[in-house]
Order: sequence, then C-alpha cells, then structure tokens
Amino acid sequence: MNRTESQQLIDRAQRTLVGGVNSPVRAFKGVGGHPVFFRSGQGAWLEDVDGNRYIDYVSSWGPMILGHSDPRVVAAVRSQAQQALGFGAPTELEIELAELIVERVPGIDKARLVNSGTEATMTAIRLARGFTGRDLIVKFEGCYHGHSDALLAKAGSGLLTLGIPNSPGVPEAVAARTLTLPFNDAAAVREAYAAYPQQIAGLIVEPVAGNMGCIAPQPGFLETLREVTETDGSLLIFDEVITGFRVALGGAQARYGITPDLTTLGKIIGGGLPVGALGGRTDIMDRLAPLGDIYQAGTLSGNPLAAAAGIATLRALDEGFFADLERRTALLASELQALASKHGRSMAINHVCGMLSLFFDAPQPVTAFEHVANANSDAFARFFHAMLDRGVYLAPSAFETAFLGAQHTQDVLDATLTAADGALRQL
Ligand code: KE4
Repeated sequence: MNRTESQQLIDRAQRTLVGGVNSPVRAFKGVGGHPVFFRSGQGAWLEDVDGNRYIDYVSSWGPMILGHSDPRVVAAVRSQAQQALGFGAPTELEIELAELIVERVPGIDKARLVNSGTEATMTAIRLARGFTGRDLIVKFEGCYHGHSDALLAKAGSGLLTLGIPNSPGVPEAVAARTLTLPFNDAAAVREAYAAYPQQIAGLIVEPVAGNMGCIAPQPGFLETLREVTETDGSLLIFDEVITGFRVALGGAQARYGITPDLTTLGKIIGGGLPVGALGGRTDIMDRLAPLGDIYQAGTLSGNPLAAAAGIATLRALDEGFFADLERRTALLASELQALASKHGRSMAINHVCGMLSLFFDAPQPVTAFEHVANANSDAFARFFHAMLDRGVYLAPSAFETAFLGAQHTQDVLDATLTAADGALRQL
C-alpha cells in the first residue's frame, strides 16, 4: 500500500509534537514502521490520507462501539454545537448521561463526570484513600489505569514488597504505596491483605484485562477480590474504562455478578468525545466536593458536546445488542483459530464480548501477564503489517485488544478473514 502522505505527515509532526503523536501507543513503536494518518471514518471503515481504506479494530481505542460517524451520534453533536459548545455550568445533558449510567451499572448509585479515564482512576484512588483513611493501593501486573503517579508503579523485587516507579518523575514515596500483584492470582491477593491488614485503601483491577491483550478473570478471581476487600474494609474498584458498556450492558460487574464499591468508566460513555466517569456507593461518592471534603474538579467535565455524544451512544445499547456482539466476537475468534491451524501457526485467541486478542507462540492458556510477556511479539508485528497492507487496521501493539462493535457485520468479518488467511500464509 502507498502511504507516502502519512510518511510525510509523521516527519512534519515530529517537528512540533513529541514523537509526532499525542499518545505513545499511536507511534507504532510496538510494531515498527510509521503511524498511519487517517482522514475519515464511516462504520467499520477508515480512510487514510493517501486514500487507502481499512477495516478498523482500534475504534479510537474502544469508544466507537456503534461504528465511526454513527448518524445518531453525529446528529446529536451537531445539534448541540449549534446551541452552544459549553458553559462551565450545569446542563440537563449531564443529568441525562448520569441517569443512563446509574440505570445500567449495578455498582453506581452516583457519578462524577470527568474528561478521561486517567482522571477517573486518579480520583478513585484519592477517594478510596480519603474515605478509608488508609494509604496503600493494590493493582495488578499488566493492568493499565491511565498515567497518574500512584498507578505508574510496578512490583518491587518480591511479590509483597512495596512498589517502585515504572516511570521517571514518579516519586519513590508515591510508588511505594502501591502493591502490584499477578493478575488472576487469588492466593497472592489473600497474602497481600494478610501482610497489610486494615492498611489497604483500595484494590483497583480491570475486571477483564484489556491492556495486556484481552485476559478474562479466572473462575473465582473476582469473587476473591470482593470477599477479601469486604472483610478488610478496603474498597474494590473496577476500572471499566474499557469493559464498561462493552462486555455487557452493565459492564463486567453485570457480566460476572460482582458489584464493586467504585467503578471508573470512559471511552464508550463519550461516544468518541472526551468523557470519563467515576461512580459508586452514595456514602463514598458524597465525600467528593462540593458535598464532601475530598477535592476533584474539571473545567470541561460533563461538557454538553461530549455528553450529547455519550447519551446518543448509550441510548443505542440494549441487551440484544450485546448478545449479537458476543456471537460475532466468538465467530471471528473461532474462524481465526481455524485459519491459524490451517497455516500451522501457534496462535492463542482470547475473547470476551466485543474484545479479542491474538497471542503468537504463547504459553497456553494465556491467563496472566507472564504468558503475554513470553508470546512472540515479533510474529505479532509481522502479522500486524501483513494485515495493514491487506486493509485491516489492528491495534499497533501486542499488548492491546481488538475492539468489535455493531459495525463488524458478517461481510466485514468475512473480509477480515480473507485478509488474515493471506497474512498468515505470508508470516
Ligand atoms: P485515558 O486517560 O487514556 O482516557 O484512559 C486511561 C485508561 C484507564 N483505564 C483503562 C482500563 C484503560 O484502558 C485506559 C486507556 N486505554 C488505552 C488503550 N488501552 C488508551 C490508548 C492510549 O493510551 O493512547
């Protein structure tokens, strides 16, 4: 494929934007080559600045569950834009979006709208610490919760040693208040809470991991998190920025029947515009200013354009939507698996409704970060480019997830499989 214009644009971009991008994963460091610059999107299809067309499985990293430029969402944004772009004052739209979230997400009685997933998780950590009066936080290896300091920590030398920074600029004292445990390891969670009784403010988890590829919770894992946090008086925080309104109408907490104390949301609830949200039990949420003494604020929080896009998106989602999405996700997974076998390639495929990841030459089953770390990321990079050249745009990293939505209809899946057949033959 000719991508000359993209190449010229990345050269130009690098003169004024760090790495030519505004978010690192877009730079293609995980797969090599240069990023593709896009010009338009419609349904499942993107068009780049060179006029090439691609079936899109990035979906702006999850928000486009109805497809690009869904007419209902575009109309809602256009109509609102003609009224006003924002006030910095309350609007009815914010109430409507909050009501749609509260009605559908079991663990959310009250919400606070923010502008990104990072803001949502950063606030959840502050709220958990303020509400419990404790300092320690538990997270899991391979889970990503945005780039606030407390969550840019990794495991120290030993399993139960306090964290160390995983980025310069994060103070050691901050990282040392974060324990990082292996995902899907219920015993490690019990050990951590036994080692630090009544000292852990909260445990934050992606209930279905999406940032080390897609990894579902093993039976009993989420139940253990709920039981252990409940017993200890620690808060259970589900980071559903990816899984919210993706793996079920009520998110992972509805799918797996586990109700957390706090939930963070993003992506789909903004329909492609910047929206994040934090929600949970009223007694916890009411500790936030202006009712409570735990501070949180945002100039554009709940802005009417983003709220309009989020409302139009959530209104289009119902139980039947997810039943059909689950079916199509499973179909794509099984057909891809059959193609890998046909071509003699070892390829593990993990999938949950609307999420799918491929792991080449990985220890199977892929249930933890160490399995993903031992997969063949070079093979993934070659597959990524072979698919890109056949008009299929996967996430440019072996540690991300392909996102499916309404737009991935049978004809789109068939075209994807045709491309995958050729790409696997070429590997
Ligand atoms: P943002 O601050 O990027 O809106 O959200 C942070 C975040 C929080 N929690 C989860 C589970 C997330 O997946 C994210 C962000 N997701 C990544 C992709 N996996 C965003 C893409 C990017 O960083 O450019």
